[in-house]
Amino acid sequence: KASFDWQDPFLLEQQLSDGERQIRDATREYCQERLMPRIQQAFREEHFAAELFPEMGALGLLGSTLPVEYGGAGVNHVSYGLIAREVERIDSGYRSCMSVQSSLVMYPIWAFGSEAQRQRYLPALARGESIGCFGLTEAESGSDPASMRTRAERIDGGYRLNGAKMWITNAPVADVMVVWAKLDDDIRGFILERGDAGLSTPKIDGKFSLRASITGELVLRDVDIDEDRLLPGVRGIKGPFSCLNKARYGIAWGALGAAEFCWHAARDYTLQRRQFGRPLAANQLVQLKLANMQSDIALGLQGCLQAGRLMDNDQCAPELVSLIKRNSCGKALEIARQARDMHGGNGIVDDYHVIRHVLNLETVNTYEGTHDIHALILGRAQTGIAAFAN
Ligand code: TGC
Ligand code: FAD
Repeated sequence: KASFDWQDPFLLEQQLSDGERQIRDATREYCQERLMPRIQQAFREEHFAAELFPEMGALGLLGSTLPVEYGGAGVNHVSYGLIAREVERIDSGYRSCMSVQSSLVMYPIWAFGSEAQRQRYLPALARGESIGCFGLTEAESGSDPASMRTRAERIDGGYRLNGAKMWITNAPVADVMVVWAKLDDDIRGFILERGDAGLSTPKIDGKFSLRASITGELVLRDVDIDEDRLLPGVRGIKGPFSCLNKARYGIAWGALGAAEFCWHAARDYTLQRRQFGRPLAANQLVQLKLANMQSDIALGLQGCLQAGRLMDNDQCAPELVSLIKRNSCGKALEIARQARDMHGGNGIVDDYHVIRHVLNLETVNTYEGTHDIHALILGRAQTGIAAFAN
């Protein structure tokens, strides 16, 4: 009979090309050797490690799918997913840094920017010498970003921006900000730079989730910018949503990386921990939980791989991205919570890392479209009725 690999039931490994495996292995080595030793302290102290960006840049992890001429690595979307899975196996906050820079800052500048904007911003972002952020959400406009209040008006030679963005990953340390604002009631993308007069980026304190990633606001008070800071290539809410397709796809892989960490930790722990004279793993209830984790992760990864192959072939619909983002995040959060429980009291201590993943995955399940918002996108796709419309 064919042999069963409990860690890789669908033999996903065999479905990757040599190049994809090499990228995955190089990323895994970096993550395990350089990121894992830092994360416990970073999360405890809410320490954002800016040096991570040049390290990731040197490895080609920033804007990896973009063409080499702009500093990207020119890899396919499957490879981008594999990178996200390895980084988030360590911490969702580290993956956030990487995916915001890649999918939400470099991608729109590449896809919607002028040639001059590409040349000006992309190489430094790819090297990690410059840090980017993406401002869509506002305090009063989260799930419904089309209701944003941030406004741009035309002035002589450029634009004046007013408004405030909330919950922005990397904002307090960003050099470059892709900001979405209404110009004549049309949503447009603008590039702001640190030092622009009237722009401030206060940090949001008190987060119990994603503590190794810094989050802040973008406050815009009469920020005057030149005409060449407008992204010329897109109009309307489909601009930011197109970026979200890429980022949500990466999150779908990444969340399962965090889930895999928790599953393996729960298996190892319950094999070693003895109660009632035998390993916890000898109990049926424990094996049921391990089987559920294995099934959800294996099926989820197979879905991500297929979505990646479709994306590489220009056939991945946004609704499919919603399906895998929602599935991966919901399942990963449930797996992390179960794994925490299986560690007993030890599960609440950060030495075991599982509680950190639980806390992080609460955010991952919420940002880039909440679990329920993606359900509504899928509900609309099959009924033709938009449940969130007025
Ligand atoms: P709707 O009527 O659905 O569409 C309006 C126009 O947009 C187009 N469109 C898309 N285009 C490309 N990709 C997509 N995914 C698209 N979704 C919609 C659509 O075709 C239409 O175009 P047109 O030309 O016909 O006008 O728009 P709506 O406003 O009714 O949308 C509702 C809803 C719920 C789907 C949407 O608002 C939504 O997805 N809400 C969730 C908000 C969200 O995801 N925010 C993310 C903020 S960024 C973030 O969280 C970063 S965290 C980063 C990190 O740290 O990792
Ligand atoms: P709300 O939209 O107020 O939703 C609250 C609850 O109501 C949710 O459960 C939601 O599912 C539910 N709900 C909403 N509408 C409906 C409906 N019609 N029917 C049923 N239920 C509904 N944004 C950026 O632009 N850039 C970033 O870099 C960024 N980074 C982030 C980092 C962190 C740490 C966090 C926490 C958020 C970040 N976000 C960012 C914002 C994120 O995308 C939003 O938090 C998210 O889209 C949800 O919006 P909200 O928080 O306003 O919740």
